[in-house]
Amino acid sequence: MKTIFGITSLLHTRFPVWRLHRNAASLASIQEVMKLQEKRRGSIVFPVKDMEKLLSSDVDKTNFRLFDPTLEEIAEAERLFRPAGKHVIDYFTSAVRLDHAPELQQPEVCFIGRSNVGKSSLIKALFALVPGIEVRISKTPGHTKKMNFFKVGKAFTLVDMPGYGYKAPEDFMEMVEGYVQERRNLKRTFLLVDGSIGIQKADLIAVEMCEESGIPYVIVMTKMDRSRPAVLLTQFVQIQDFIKSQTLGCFPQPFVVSSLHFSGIHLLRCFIAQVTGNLPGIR
Ligand SMILES: Nc1nc2c(ncn2[C@@H]2O[C@H](COP(=O)(O)OP(=O)(O)O)[C@@H](O)[C@H]2O)c(=O)[nH]1
Ligand SMILES: [Mg+2]
Repeated sequence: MKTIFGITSLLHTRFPVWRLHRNAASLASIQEVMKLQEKRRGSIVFPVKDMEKLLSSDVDKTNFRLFDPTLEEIAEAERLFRPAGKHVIDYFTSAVRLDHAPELQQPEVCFIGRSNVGKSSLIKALFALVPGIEVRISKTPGHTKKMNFFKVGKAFTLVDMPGYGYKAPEDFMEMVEGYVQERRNLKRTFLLVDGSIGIQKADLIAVEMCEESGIPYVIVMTKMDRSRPAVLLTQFVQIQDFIKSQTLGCFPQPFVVSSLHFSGIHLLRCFIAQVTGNLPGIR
């Protein structure tokens, strides 16, 4: 039997669950990943390209590779995420209200998503090359009420927005909404959805908010290690289809990450470097 995705028959096939590298933390750096065998390296650096092989040939894959940097470009982007001399990467400040947000000139990117979607873990993974950086992880869902600003030298600022959804009062949502609509130096919003579950009701509210803001945004599917490749690919194709049919401002290619295994993290760093204007070589 064949579905619109052409992968139904694969869903029941036994695929191995992603195996955790014995020292996953060392994979934070692309140099370390490059030492791995090509096959293993591919699954970490280009997780979607790696899964693509499971799709039948009649599936349109054009949007899968809109952002398709080389390993060299990824390595170049990684330099931004590594502190060196005057290039200091650190937590800068927090704000509990929008009018407390610091006035900054640098390009900015923000991360939004439901509580528990894996936002803090993703930010930690992105900054894993920064010794001692503190990314606060709230244990209670809905309790990260602040916007947390991280400065990446003079290159850009990354903002961790309060989680919304379960038990999150409306003023959280208002703060996020006000921020994405008003922040002048905001270059991209990264909207995280749980890759093992797919788009939820609360995510749809965030999508609507992003659409109305007019700021380009990107969907990042988290926790890819939790699903078998074929199941994850189904989610991926569905989300891609959703983006195509229901959105205007969303980048057509979702990113897929595992903060636990560092899959997709290097590619996402490169994308952040590019959208903040720090990789002029890549369009
Ligand atoms: N398996 C797996 N679990 C993850 C991943 N990212 C986050 N988690 C788990 O999901 C839960 C929520 O993560 P957290 O980063 O605190 O989510 P936040 O509320 O969005 O900041 C924690 O138990 C994490 O360990 C991932 O990539 N893989
Ligand atoms: Mg958090």
